[in-house]
Amino acid sequence: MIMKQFNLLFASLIFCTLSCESLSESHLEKIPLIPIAKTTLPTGGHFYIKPGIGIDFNKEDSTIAPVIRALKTAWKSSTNLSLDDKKSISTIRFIEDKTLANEAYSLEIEAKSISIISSTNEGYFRGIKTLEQILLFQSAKETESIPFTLPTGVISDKARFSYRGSMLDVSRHFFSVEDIKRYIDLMAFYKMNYLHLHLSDDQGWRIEIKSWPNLTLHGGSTEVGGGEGGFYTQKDYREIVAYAAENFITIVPEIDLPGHTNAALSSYPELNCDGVAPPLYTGMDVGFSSLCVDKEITFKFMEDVIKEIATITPGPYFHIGGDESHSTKKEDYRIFIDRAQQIVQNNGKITMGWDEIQSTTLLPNTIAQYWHSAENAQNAVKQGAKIVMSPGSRAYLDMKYDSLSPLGLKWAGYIDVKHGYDWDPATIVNGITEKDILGIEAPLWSETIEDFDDLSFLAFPRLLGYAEIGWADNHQREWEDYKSRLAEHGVLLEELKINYYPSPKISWKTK
Ligand code: TNX
Repeated sequence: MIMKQFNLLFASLIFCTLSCESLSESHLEKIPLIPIAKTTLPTGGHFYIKPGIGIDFNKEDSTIAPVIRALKTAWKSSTNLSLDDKKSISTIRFIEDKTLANEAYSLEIEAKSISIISSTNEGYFRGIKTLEQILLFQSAKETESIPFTLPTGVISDKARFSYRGSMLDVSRHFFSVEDIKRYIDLMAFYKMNYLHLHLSDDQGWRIEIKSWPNLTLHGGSTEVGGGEGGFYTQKDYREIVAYAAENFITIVPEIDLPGHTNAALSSYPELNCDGVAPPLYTGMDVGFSSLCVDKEITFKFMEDVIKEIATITPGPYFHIGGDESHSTKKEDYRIFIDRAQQIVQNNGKITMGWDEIQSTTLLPNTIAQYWHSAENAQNAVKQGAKIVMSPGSRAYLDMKYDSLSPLGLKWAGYIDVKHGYDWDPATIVNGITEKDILGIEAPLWSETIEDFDDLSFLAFPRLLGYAEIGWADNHQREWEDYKSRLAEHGVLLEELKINYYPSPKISWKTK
């Protein structure tokens, strides 16, 4: 491979003295970045990919290590070359600029150097992900007559929302640590930064709680359809958290309360009002289970569970669910959500909950996640809550694309690729505007999906659209333009062996 690079460089130099036209065809602004960058100024030159390129960074700053690892991995996988830590012919530099916003970055590609400028490691990392897309698209173009170069220019970029998430329901069907890591890689590639894990529901309890071992031993033993189930040990969970952190993604754990609790109720008879444990549940109904408000042990249970998970969660949020508690009395629901918020706060975290939690008194920093009721979301905002936007009819990854989709549900309607992309979080609910919104999240409920291929079919390509909605400003986004960029990402998804839905509305470019 290295010889190949030398030969190509040599060939291109000769070629370039004759004519540089085919090189200059690939101007920086023509690279189909997703999410689209704020501004791109091409300068018309070329940075040659060759062996011996070095990295220049502040070696005294140990926190930059994951950034350097990400750059080395991206470089190696797209060029098959290793980057050098020593002085070399051309260099990739990291430059601090404290005036830039948290995740903002500039990527300056010049003939002899690449500079990534940011105020934070997050910003450097997002810049690397842009560089990685450029590298992959350019390497795909490489032929005998077109050598592997990067077009020069400056990209200046910045996130619209600070929360750009996706959710995986690992309860209805269990997904392995390896599956989660693969999803994290893909989220990071598209600049998403929060992964919400729906860790408990009627059909399965998926995280080890040391003080309540039967939750996983019994409650994690099956899943929708009666398959085997599974759970994460706390060690597994820490591994997921660490892998996410390496990719500048924060894990948001969810324990759904007080409804969606059949797996817990089935594991401990004492949690039930009548003291009788119900059988495990492998169907797809919702709204039939509830914790028992009259028993003090219920609150001991909530305290233990939230404490154990909060202790191994470095991120700021803890999600308490709160949706579809149809078999909990209104006044009891209030007691549960009040107590849960208090426990979360005592454990140093900020509460997130589905939009139903607005019917209680929210703590000042509690976040409501809008999924189905505009009125709920509006009421949460009236209480001063910030909103994570996950409108079911636009952002639910488990909705079918159309009537022919073999997987997914349709209670919120069909969501084809365009319908999933073509909306603005700041105008979708009357009275909820940019300042009320923390960000967006695309949840993937797993009633109908059993493995990573199924998951991919529903998540891709729609996840790319949600990544762009969260990152890019609304005025930058336009369906026709997005559609043509998305078509080019078919090559990348294919290379990554992702079983994406080949929407007939997109003219996919494949290898
Ligand atoms: C509603 S969205 C639910 C989930 C289901 C999902 C299926 C939400 C907060 N609750 O329990 O899995 O619909 O689309």
